[in-house]
Amino acid sequence: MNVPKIPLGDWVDALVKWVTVAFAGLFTVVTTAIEGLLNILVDVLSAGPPILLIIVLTLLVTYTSRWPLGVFTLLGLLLIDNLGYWDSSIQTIAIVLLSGLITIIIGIPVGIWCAQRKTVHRIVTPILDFMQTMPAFVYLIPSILFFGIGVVPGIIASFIFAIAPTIRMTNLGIQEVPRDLIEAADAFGSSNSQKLFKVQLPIATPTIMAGVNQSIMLALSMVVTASLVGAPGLGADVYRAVSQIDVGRGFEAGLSIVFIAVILDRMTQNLRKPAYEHILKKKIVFSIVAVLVILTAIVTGITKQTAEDKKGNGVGAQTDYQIIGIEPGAGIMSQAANALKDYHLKDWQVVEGSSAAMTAELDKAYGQKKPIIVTGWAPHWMFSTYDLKFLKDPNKSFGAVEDIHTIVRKGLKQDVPGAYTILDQFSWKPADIEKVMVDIKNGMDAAQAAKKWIRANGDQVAKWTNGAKAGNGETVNLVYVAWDTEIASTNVIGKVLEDNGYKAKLSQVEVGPMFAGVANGSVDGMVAGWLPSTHKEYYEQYKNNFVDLGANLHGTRNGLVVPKYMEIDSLEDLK
Ligand code: PBE
Repeated sequence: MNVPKIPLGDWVDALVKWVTVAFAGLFTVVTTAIEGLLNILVDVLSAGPPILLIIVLTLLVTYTSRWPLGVFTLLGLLLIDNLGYWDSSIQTIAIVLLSGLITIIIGIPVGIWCAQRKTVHRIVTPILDFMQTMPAFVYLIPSILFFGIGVVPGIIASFIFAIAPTIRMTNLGIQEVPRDLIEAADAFGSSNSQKLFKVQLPIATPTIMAGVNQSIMLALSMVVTASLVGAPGLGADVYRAVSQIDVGRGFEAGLSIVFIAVILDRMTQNLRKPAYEHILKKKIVFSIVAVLVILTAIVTGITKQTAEDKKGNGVGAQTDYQIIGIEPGAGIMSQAANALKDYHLKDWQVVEGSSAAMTAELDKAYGQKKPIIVTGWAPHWMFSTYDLKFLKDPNKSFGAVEDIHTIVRKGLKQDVPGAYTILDQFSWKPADIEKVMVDIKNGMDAAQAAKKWIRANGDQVAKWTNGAKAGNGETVNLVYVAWDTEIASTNVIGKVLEDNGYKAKLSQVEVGPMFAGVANGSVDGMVAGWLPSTHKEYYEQYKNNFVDLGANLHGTRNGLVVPKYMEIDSLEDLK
């Protein structure tokens, strides 16, 4: 029987598209609000020198959780600062606190409501189950479309992922209030709200706090995921380390996350019954903290406003001094970082994320004719889809016109000579790859687009396979990064290998692992080495351990790309 596929994905796509447009105003408000709050939080936390906050946090942890933990906090935070992760840590703490705050503001009332109404409970429970088990990555996708790249989609995704325990535990805490207490309250004629605030909530507080604590820990566990869409902080450091296979930095950033987790966990656990409450009243301590926070917020707010007034409304102010980047390990990202130095653009920042997130952001800005600057490269479908221009780069920070190389593991020639020959002879033109990219961009499945191109270009493909021994079902493992160019090229060469009797296995990885995998022989090859400059660092690091088969395409270009409706023309105009 042949049951047609239910177009569930298409329905969701259509729904998300509709929501994106229909609620655009609301999303802008939410984005601005969350970004604003987060900025205030970050400003407050980074108001003084690091040691100041380290001391405050140490005292606070000591007060809530005894001196040994205070000593741990002091040493842990000093180590984080020493290793150079202080700024990232502040970002992470701010993100987690803010997600935690939103969780409390929404989670506790919903939990109360669930406890009071059976129907609400019955509806909310399965929704929570769904929210918790759906892989958190999935939330990132619509989040980017709704809230753009940056920290906001990360916070929203963390919030969705983390809210369940708060709701569940609030509900549970209230349910568990002994019946006789409720009856007593009723007997004294208390109103519903008196019952709630004077009896149920106070008794339920330990349970509710346990839920909040779990929610905060879950939010912290989302920081790495959130960095995929551009959320800064320790998560981004970890992601960058994976992307570049930098074991040392990965460990350092990971360790910093552990310290922060322990500190936040112990502090929230003991907030209700601080260890040294008998020495100093809770109310006093929390009032001091609150006053400190509010005062710092006001002071930093005023200084920032004066600084902002001076910035004017040039292209920097319009784009928030942000350049929308891609995967942190991409060569173009280090080129962009160098460009900021070469052109003295110290106010600017390159936002890390992914190629897909970058193009989503470009599409959104372009649709609204808003200014946007992205890291872009050619060949790319974006140039035929939108009216774009490369910014002039007189200092050549982004290198010159380049080639894409095919690189294979040592020993492939002996092991699978036919596949080696095909990979060696693979070569095409920017116009070719662009055709495949445009088809994929327009919704065609990558394998299908590859097939279509191969069918239309038999002569060219015949040159690649000329003289190559046909395979006998041997597997050829190819790796690639999810850049639009490499999705297209890898699918095409994979299909050609398949057509010649090989089994092509394509695996999507990060940049560093792509080079490392070919170098250590765990995969057979890749067609994605941008040389001589883009991937220079990876190439230099691994070149003795793989075989470079030379260019498969000539004429690529990297740079900063803007829509033609923007008035700037050169990187120098960003000053
Ligand atoms: N790119 C596309 C990659 C190489 C392929 C320019 C985004 C990079 O920057 O590493």
